[in-house]
Amino acid sequence: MKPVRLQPDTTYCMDIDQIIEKLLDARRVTILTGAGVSAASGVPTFRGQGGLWRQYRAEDLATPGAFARDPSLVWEWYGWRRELIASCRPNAAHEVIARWSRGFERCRVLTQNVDDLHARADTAGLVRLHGSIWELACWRGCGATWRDESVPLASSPPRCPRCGNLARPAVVWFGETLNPADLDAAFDACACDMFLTVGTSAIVHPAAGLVHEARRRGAFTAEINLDSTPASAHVDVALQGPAEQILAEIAARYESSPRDR
Ligand code: BV8
Ligand code: ZN
Repeated sequence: MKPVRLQPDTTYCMDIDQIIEKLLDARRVTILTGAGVSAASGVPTFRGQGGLWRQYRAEDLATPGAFARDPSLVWEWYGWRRELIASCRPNAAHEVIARWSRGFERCRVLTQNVDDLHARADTAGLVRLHGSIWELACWRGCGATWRDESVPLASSPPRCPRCGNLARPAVVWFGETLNPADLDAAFDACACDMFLTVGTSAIVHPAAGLVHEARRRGAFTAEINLDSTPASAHVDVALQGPAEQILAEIAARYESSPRDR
C-alpha cells in the first residue's frame, strides 16, 4: 500500500533524511506521544473520529467536578474505554519507540496516553504524564492506589478495598496538577539532543509546552502527526502522516545505517 503522504515527496524525503542524521548524532532523545500513536491499535483519539462518548467531550467527563456530580456516569465512560483498550495491542509506532527507548545513551518516553500500550510494548524510560486507566485510587478517603485490569470491573462504581470509600481512576483530570515527580522528569527530559512529538494535537498543557521547552534548551525538534498542530510552525521538521508508517520508515533506514561515524 503506497504510504499516505501529505507533503510533496521531495521535502518529505529531505525531512526524513534530516531526522535520521540527527538521530545518528543524538545521545539524549526524548519522545512525547499522544492519542494518535494508539489510533492504529484501535484506541479512539480525543479530538478525532470517535473522540466523543455519547455527546460528551473528554473535558466534560475527565474532571473532579464531573466525578463529584455523577461518579456512575464517569465510571461508565472509563468502563467503556477499558473494555475497548483491553482488546487493543501495541502497533508499529509503539514497537519502534520501545526499541529506541533502549537505543540511545538516554531516552525518555513521555506519554499523555492512559492506555498503557507503551508499557505493554516494554518501553524503557516511560513517564505516564496523565496516569493509567488500569490503576485506581481512593476518592477522598484513605489515599490507597491499586491496579485493577478486570473488564468489566467487579462493581461499578468500584470501591476502595481498604476503606470502602468510592474509588476513582488514577488518571490526571483537567484542573488537576500532574504528579510533581513526573513533571520534573518531563522537564529534565527537555534537556536533550532530539525531541520528537508524535500523534498529539499539542493543545493540552503542560504536555503541549514541553516541545517549546526542549527547543529553548537547544534540542532539534520534530513532529509526526496526521494533522498540523499549534506546534507544527515551531518545530525544525514537521511530518504529516500516520505515525505507525512514518516511524517504521525512519526506523528501517536509521537502524540499518552504519553507526561508526
Ligand atoms: C493542570 C487523562 C494545573 C484523563 C488528560 C495553559 C493554557 C491553556 C489551558 C491550560 C493551561 N494550563 C492548564 C490548562 C488547563 C488544561 C488544558 O490544557 N486544557 C486544554 C483543553 C486547553 N490542563 C489541565 O487541566 C492540566 N492540569 O494544568 O493543572 C492547572 C490547573 C488549572 C488551571 C491552570 C493550571 C491537566 C491536563 C491533563 C488532563 N487529562 N487525560 C483521561 O484520559 O481520561 S488529557 C487527554 O487529552 C489526553 O491525556 C491528552 O493529553 C489530551 C488529548 O490530546 P492528544 O493525546 O493529543 O489527542 P487528540 O485526540 O487531541 O489528538 C490526537 C492527534 O493525533 C490529532 O492531532 C490527530 O491528527 C493525530 N493522529 C490521529 N491518528 C494518527 C495521528 N497522528 C499520527 N498517526 C496516526 N495514526
Ligand atoms: Zn480508601
